[in-house]
Amino acid sequence: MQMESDLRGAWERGELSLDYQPIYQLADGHIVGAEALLRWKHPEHGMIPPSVFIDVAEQSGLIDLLGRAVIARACEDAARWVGADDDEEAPFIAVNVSARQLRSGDLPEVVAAALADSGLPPGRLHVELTETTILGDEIQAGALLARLRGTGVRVWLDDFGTGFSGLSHLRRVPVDGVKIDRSFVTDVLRDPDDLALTSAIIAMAHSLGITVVAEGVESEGQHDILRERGCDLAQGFWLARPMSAEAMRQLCRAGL
Ligand code: G
Ligand code: G
Ligand code: MN
Ligand code: NA
Repeated sequence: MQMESDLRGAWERGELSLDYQPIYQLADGHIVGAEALLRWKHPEHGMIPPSVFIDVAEQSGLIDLLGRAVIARACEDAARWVGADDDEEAPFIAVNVSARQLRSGDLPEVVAAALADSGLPPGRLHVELTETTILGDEIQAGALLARLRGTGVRVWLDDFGTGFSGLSHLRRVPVDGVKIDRSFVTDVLRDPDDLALTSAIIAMAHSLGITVVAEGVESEGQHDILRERGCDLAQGFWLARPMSAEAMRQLCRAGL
């Protein structure tokens, strides 16, 4: 497959990079973290979205090497977001991890190595997993996540609310937070059902001691209603677009 052979070595050739999208605390508007988003600038075909090439990387097994490189780079970049590397209060970095990366079993070791090499405090690394990633094998996933959290890293459930059994996962799978899927946020002002579901997710998460992030916030109205409903954190184009590591560093330096 052409894309697979093009993807092989793409990281080493410098075609892949990480953008960072700030995540804000709704109560005070401060930046508390950022999500790392992988970008591929193909020499002939231009930008190829991760929704296209992550699947190829998964199926070919390239995701193992690529995933390691992403985690290492994200930790290195985040370690530079403040003067003192050991500042636990500095913005966290959230890295997306796919099913195969989790199933390969050595994620806790990969994470520990990236933290040791970068000097980033474990609490400043968050791992984002989707419900489908843990679906089907909650016992094994639960054990892995427990090991991962044992290193001090935080675990988030991404795209939360889109699966059928999102709520029941929270009983068996230890997580620190959930990211309410963009599809709920999009219609939160227009569709009373989406507002009701969003509010229910927030209430339920809080009763379990879990943090809630809303993703895909594209307007002031969405932002305001989420804050009013007690959502903890938010991310979206209205707040900030994904940006380069250097732009993110400067935003942090500027005092948020
Ligand atoms: O940035 P964009 O909206 O195109 O991202 C699309 C999808 O790609 C998202 O679901 C996101 O979680 C995923 N993604 C982005 N970066 C990475 C990455 O570094 N690793 C993995 N496994 N998925 C990623
Ligand atoms: O599935 P995941 O949450 O990892 O995907 C994150 C993706 O969502 C990124 O590709 C990012 O570019 C995209 N994104 C972030 N904020 C917004 C937004 O406000 N609107 C839309 N449409 N996409 C967004
Ligand atoms: Mn994500
Ligand atoms: Na998501």
